[in-house]
Amino acid sequence: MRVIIIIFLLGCVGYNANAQYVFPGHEPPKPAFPGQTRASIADQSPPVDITVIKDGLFLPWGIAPLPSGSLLMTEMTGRLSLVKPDGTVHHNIPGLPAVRGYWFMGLMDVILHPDFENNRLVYFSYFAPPEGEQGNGIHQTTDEWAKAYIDTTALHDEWKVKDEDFKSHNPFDRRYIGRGRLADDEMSIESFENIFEVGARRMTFGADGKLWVTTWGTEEAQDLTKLGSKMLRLNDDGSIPDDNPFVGNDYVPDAIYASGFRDPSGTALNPETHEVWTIEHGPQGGDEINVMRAGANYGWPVITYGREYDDAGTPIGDGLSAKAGYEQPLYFWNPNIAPSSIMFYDGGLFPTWKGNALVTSLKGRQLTRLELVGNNVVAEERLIEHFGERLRTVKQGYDGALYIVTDSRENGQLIKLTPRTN
Ligand SMILES: [Ca+2]
Repeated sequence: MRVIIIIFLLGCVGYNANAQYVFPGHEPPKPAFPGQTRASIADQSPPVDITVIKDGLFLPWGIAPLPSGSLLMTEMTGRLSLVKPDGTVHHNIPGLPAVRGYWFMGLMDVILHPDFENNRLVYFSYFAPPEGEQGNGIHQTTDEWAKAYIDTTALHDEWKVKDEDFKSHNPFDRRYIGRGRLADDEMSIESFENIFEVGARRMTFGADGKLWVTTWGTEEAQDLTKLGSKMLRLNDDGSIPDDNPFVGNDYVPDAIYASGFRDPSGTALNPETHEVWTIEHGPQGGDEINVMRAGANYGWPVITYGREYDDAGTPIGDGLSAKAGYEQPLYFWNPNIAPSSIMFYDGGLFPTWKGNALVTSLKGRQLTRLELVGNNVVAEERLIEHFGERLRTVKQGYDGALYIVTDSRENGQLIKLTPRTN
């Protein structure tokens, strides 16, 4: 392992979270309430040590720290790895079904059941090949894994230009949430089963013990008959809770809890408020944090604070940022940070961060720390800018350290953040 010392940068290197922006000739939209965007700059955090636990990864995606101090890590192409507390990495942990990894899909999120210490259940979101077709296979070297991913992406490029009738009868993949038991020696997944069929992005268990799932499919955000771009709420076996908001409504699938997301790339349980939060990639100037309310519609593309990603900043739809019947975001970023995951810190290693939200970003390539009072963001700090890498996922280990994977095809990394010791 290599240790790299990074001093936090905000305030001293010219990034100004309050920089004005964006659309020539257009005023930025007014927030609905004070503090909904551009929170004050937080006091600078003490410096951290960054340890590179593993590099040379190919599109790492999910991290599930285990109570033992090990962690499970996914890569999009289909490889599941176990990382021991001493940094030893065991690739190709067996027991998962075939994965179809391509484009931005494949083997993605991995989370533990809240009663993991007793039942050892681990949940995965993944894309599988169609019935009778091959997945990306199991390979020895990272280059071979990468080749499988690139080959499958090329197959998808051929598939996606076929006509709609062909595609509807010959889907390129099947999308599932599955679960299995992590063996006592942590070296295999046992008794894997699919529990729900949906293209899932992120998952978290709520304070209610239910499995909360954000989904792919931006174009379905306002189509309540479809599961795309929704928050789903499931029992831990994939069945549907009786108290979901649309149970008994023949028009809306019972699994849906909330709708109207653009690109809901992260979700986490806020342990202080016991609510589930999401983050999403917005349009230009419109990345959002939302707090889940039963049956609520979060507005995309009817309301948004952002505009199209063009130089003119073309308005989206009627250019509305608020409308009766649509939820306001708790917070939005203008300019964007391209948020990719969210978590809440409750460890002991960084005592001043207790109760803060931490958000990784792709475009910003930073870790953003949000100080919260209830459901208000009161201050924001941009933390690491690590080698210019896009950051995919942050999770808190049982040791209180932060674990992050970087989004890269060339040299994806698993890094660990701890307080600076010297
Ligand atoms: Ca919204």
